[in-house]
Amino acid sequence: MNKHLALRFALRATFAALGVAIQLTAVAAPDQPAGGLTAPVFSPSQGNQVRGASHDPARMDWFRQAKFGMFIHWGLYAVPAGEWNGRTNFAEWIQLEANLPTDEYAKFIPQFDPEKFDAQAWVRVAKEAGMKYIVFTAKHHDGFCLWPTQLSDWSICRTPWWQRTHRDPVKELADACHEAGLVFCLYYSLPDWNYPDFPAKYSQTNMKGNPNAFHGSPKPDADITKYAAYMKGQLRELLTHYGPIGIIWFDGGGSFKGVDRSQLLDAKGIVDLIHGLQPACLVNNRLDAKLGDFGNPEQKIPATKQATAFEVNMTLNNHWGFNKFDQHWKPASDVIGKLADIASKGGSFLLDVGPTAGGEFPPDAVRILNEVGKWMAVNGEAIYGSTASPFDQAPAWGRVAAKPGKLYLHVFDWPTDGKLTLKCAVKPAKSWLLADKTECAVKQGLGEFTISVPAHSPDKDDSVIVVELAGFVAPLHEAAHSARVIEN
Ligand code: H79
Repeated sequence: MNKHLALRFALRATFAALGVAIQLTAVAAPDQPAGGLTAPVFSPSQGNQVRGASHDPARMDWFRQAKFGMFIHWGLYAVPAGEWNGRTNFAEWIQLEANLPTDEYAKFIPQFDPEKFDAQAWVRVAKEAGMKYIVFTAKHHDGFCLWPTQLSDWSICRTPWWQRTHRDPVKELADACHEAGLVFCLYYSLPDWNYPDFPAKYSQTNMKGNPNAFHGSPKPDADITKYAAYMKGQLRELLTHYGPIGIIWFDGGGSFKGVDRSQLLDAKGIVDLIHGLQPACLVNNRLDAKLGDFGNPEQKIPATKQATAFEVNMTLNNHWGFNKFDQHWKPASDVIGKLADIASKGGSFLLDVGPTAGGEFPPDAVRILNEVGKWMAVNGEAIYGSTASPFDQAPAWGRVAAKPGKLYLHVFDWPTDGKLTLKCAVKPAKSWLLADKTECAVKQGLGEFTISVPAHSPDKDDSVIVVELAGFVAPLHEAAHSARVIEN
């Protein structure tokens, strides 16, 4: 694992922090390297950096191993913490949902003062939970940039925190991830509610009951080609200044209902730019399904196993960004069950935390993730690098995941009669409890085998039994190597 994750990175560019205020409108983003900065190089791909060429063929390796990542939604929206005009169910969509003009929304900027922000502490929580990567919202739909971009002043540079400390959260998180051996990834919204050249008509076409297209500063002659150039310029910054980026995670395709966003935004040009700078960087499928490396079912787990690579993204309570009222936390048992369920279907799990404007993870999130981490410390082998169950149907007692020569039986409901049956014609060579290596006797039946297990389960949520099958080869993620389209 750590071999893959160990940073395959030769050169690290340094970021010249900028204190210069730039007009929000003055933003024709040249698709050119920033002066004096050296593009990062991934060692396995050094011979394959031709722009537009098929990029690093081993690029999915770390992702297939990792299986469990942390999503972080952090931005100005953390300031109202979910509350506006007596309503308490907002989060990162508050500007649009409460219909706040840019100058109204900008009033949150002075209150974004995360004195408690500690990138290493955040990364520690992720790592101790058993997560292997972090996807951080560099820019959500509100367009507010969490790094000191040179291409807009709608950014962290306006906050008192930046003005006092010149701290760049993207840089600090990137460095903390890289030090800890986690892969650092960036979320970048396709729509931008405040960029003048983002056409208002694409900012909320999916909002029912609000017929006036919302935009922070609507501009009738907004030119989306200028916005697409801005996107490229920002992606160049993000892929040049922060070391290796594991994934560029695009989002918000739903805003472009009924139009070809791929064509409008020059998706091919964007993906070529990404791979030209970092050939091993993955791209999710929300910019363009045909160009993406994996699908992103949101807030739901596919009903059956998938032949193509996918990553389920989900909230830990009911909001992505911080909402101080939301106490609907998923218990650790639920998170563990979902991890096993997703693994049995061949996917990965990206689980969200929404930090406060003060810079802290909600204590409940930390508590739950710590519990999940205890389970992962014992049972991680059954998740990391696993592939989908070879069986079409999940057994009544739990889930099955696979690795070459092995099955991992995730037992949610421990048998009261000490016998666990699996419909499988191949007789196992050996079987044991993952938790303490206790060997289990196996009896072959007709088209099935039965494992004798101890009376008490090693884990109340999910006890793993390893089954060794001589000659059994687990099915691979074909999709990871070839085309890779699954819709959201
Ligand atoms: O970043 C998170 C969401 O903000 C974003 N994707 C995840 C990862 C997302 N973008 N679009 N959508 C989700 C679908 C739109 C859902 C909506 Fe709503 C329903 C918008 C308004 C009503 C969700 C619920 C957001 C506000 C209320």
